[in-house]
Amino acid sequence: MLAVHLVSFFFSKLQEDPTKKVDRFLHAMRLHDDQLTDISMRFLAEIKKGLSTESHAAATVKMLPTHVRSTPDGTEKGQFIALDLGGSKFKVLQVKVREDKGLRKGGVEMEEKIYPIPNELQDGRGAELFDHVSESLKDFLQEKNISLEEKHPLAFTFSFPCEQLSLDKGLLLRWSKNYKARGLQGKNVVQVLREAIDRTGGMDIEVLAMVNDTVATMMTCGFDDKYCNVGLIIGTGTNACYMEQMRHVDLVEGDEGRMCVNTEWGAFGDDGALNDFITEFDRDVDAASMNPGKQIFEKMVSGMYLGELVRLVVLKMAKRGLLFDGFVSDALRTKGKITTAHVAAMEEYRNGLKNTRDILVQLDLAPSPDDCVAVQHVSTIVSFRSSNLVAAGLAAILTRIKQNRNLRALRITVGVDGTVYKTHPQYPKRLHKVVRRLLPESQVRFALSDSGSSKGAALVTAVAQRLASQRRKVDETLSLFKLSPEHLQLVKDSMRAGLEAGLRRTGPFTIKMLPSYVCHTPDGQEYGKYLALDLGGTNFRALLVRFKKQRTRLYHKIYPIPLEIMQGTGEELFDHLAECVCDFLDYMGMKNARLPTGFTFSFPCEQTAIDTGNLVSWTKGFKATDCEGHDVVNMLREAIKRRNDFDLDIVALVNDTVGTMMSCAYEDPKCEIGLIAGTGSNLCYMEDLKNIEKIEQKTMTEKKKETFKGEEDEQGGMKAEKTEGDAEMAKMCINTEWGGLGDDGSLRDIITPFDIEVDQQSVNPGKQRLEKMTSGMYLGEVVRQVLLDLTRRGLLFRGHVTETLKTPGIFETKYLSQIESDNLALLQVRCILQKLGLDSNCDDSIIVKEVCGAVSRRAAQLCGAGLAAVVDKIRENRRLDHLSITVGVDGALYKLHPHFSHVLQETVRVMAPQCEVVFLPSEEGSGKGAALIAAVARNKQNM
Ligand code: 0WK
Ligand code: 0WK
Ligand code: BGC
Ligand code: BGC
Repeated sequence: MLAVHLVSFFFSKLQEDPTKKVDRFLHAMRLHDDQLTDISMRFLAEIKKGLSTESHAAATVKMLPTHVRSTPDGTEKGQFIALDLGGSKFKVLQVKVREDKGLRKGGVEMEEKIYPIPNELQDGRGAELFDHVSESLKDFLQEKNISLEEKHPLAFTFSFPCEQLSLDKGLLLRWSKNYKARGLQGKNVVQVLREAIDRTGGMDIEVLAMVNDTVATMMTCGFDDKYCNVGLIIGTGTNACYMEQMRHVDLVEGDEGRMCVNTEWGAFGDDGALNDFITEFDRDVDAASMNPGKQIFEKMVSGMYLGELVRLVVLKMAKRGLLFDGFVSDALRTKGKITTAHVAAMEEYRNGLKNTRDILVQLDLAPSPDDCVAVQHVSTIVSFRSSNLVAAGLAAILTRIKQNRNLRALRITVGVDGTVYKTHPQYPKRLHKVVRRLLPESQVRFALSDSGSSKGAALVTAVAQRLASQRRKVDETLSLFKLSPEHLQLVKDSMRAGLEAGLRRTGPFTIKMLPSYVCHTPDGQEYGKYLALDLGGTNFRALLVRFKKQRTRLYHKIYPIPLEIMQGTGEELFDHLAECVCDFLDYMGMKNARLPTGFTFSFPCEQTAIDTGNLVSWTKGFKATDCEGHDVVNMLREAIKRRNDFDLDIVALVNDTVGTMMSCAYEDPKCEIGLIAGTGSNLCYMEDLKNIEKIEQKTMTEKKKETFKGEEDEQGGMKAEKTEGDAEMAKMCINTEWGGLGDDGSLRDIITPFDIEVDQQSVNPGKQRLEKMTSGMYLGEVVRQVLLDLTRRGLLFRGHVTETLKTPGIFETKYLSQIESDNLALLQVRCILQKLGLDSNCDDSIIVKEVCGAVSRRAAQLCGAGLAAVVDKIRENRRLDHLSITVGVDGALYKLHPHFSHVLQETVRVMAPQCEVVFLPSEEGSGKGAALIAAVARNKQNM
């Protein structure tokens, strides 16, 4: 019985599938998924290490920024010369991108010639290598009859690790593959090439860009597939690149947009990270290589080494008698005798075994059929491991992109090139399969770069040219919004002159300087319940304000003002206001209270007393009829009378700047200026009465005693002792209506064509020029006009002028605040643009953000220059060398925009150095201010 068992065991042994012994012999090379996942996670950690400044220096996977910030967007065109050095073949090419009509839309035409790179040049003097490159270039131009006189932009694919400082400047970190030319490490290879071209002479070449072959491959495939954001080379060497978020690329300034990063993953494992996967054969290949200890991952994966790995495995198995009955030929002992092309041939579907036999015979071996099966299987395991390792690396990169985009599943294309991937029959399928197994939820497509990387290199140069010219043209446009110190001084001086002219009222004046009849800031004695109505900003607000012992209780309700009411009849507008007031009094249960009311009406009103004022002209998109020139307090009273279901005692008409000043003065007595940077833009301040011509004539004569006398008593006669002479110190708050500055053309030096467009499309062309450059109602429109212009010139949104972009008011000012907020990634900017129906790419979003920044910065600077003029006037009014004063501020632009307030404050600090200006944002808006003024006015009435 035992005998029978022994026979069958040996028989089975005898019959064993020869691949089994190979599987055992190479079990360390057969990686299963959780090992691959583990490698993938290790590589992901390496990615993070390479990207961050802290750990970059020590990182093995260098994650080199390429300064390629976008993938092709279809607008690239031009003729380029391209050099492709570093792969198995050195090529010189001419690349025509969309040049000639008749070419298939988006077509690229290429002519190429391959030039040998003799080994002695690969490991000779660097300068000689580049002389050979440059001479080959000249030969190509001559052979293709390409003019030597004409300037040719050149794209240089250089497939070695380079630290790129810009698209056309890259320092060679180290050689790899079979190159080790001397004297180039640390050198800027673009400069080395330029010098070689100069040495060769007789041609006019402009080297515009140098790219790694992975980057060029990604661009090549990105030309036809916008999902292509990864470039992969599995050739002589191996490497990958992908589009990373700029905010993660610490080595390059800026957080906006994306940049392609050349991982140089060939070096993965150089710090021992893969030691538990390194086999003795890998160590032997490394030890015999020209760069031991370097490019560990590459030596397990790429075409330069696969053949050698197979040879070393077969050699060892033969030595162990596992193959060829232990016979070892010299050829088999010879390095490089089995090439990666042999490995690929061995794995061919049909002829694999035959090829294996032929190859082994060429190595002076007499392989048995089982030997051939076994050796073929060695090739399979070695190349399988290669595709598995690439899959693990790729899975890490794709996971990274998924994380960057906060996606659960990714749809992406990987552009691939390289002889191993292209010529090895099974390689692509194996790679795709494992990647999809490691990332089951994602949709990963592989696009083979059919024409080498030079198309991509030319595209990078075309993109570089386009971005450079786009950048230049965008900068030119944005420079129109840059205000030089001279410009700001001009605005300050124009504002000062405008204030003076408005006060004098002799001759033309654009700044109306409207007396408010508010002569005192609050003194804290105010008490009682008041209604405040607030019209003029984005909404209408009704407020109930109660003052009690320096404490204020405030209840309010906001009512939107429909456009048709803003632009209907005056009667409809005031009926709408009266209806809102009625609703509010109902809501507060005070319908029968006939409350003393302060009416904040944020439009220019010529007031003749604290409680009467004629509307001079509408602003901010309002244009209700039959209002201009009419007393707005009366119109409100009429509307209330028409309802006849409640009544108010309107005792004060207040501009929102005055209300804001009063509100803030209640907190800080030094507050003598009110500034609104909101839908509209305006400022008021306490001017010396003697400087207010209008009042001077009218009041001093008729009302002098009446106006001032009353008040002093109320405050316990404190001011009684002031004599006539003291009128000097008397002040009144002037509502400057500074929005009108420039209506006389005084700002023509800073007004841009975009401002002119906004003004002409506004409901009040020619009016409120300063407001139209500084306030929320218009900034969005100015931005839209700039975006429209840039898009029409093909510098934005790929030149697609959408209906949205042509729609007035579509770009609300709130978007400026959102888009400019520092912690808003560009992705979110794109979401905002998406919501606006504007399909943008990263570059577009960067430009949109810059346009918003330029427009809002100018607005803040203009307000700053204007305010500097006002505080300096007050300082001079009081003949002070130094003035410290507080400005009460309100308005969505000042309060919500991320940078507006800082730029405004900084501008005032620089332009009014003798003034210390404190900015006090108003908490409860101007409603409280209106109630305070009503309190003062009513107390006066009761006197
Ligand atoms: C073809 C590309 C070239 C790249 C090469 C890599 O045009 O830029 O370096 O593929 O593959 P290899 O020639 O090393 O197999
Ligand atoms: C809130 C004030 C109101 C003023 C508004 C201006 O209470 O009087 O008109 O600020 O800011 P906007 O709403 O225009 O941004
Ligand atoms: C180089 C890479 C290159 C890769 C593929 C590697 O040896 O370091 O820069 O992309 O080979 O050609
Ligand atoms: C009005 C001013 C108002 C400012 C801020 C301007 O359009 O003319 O009266 O103060 O907007 O609301």
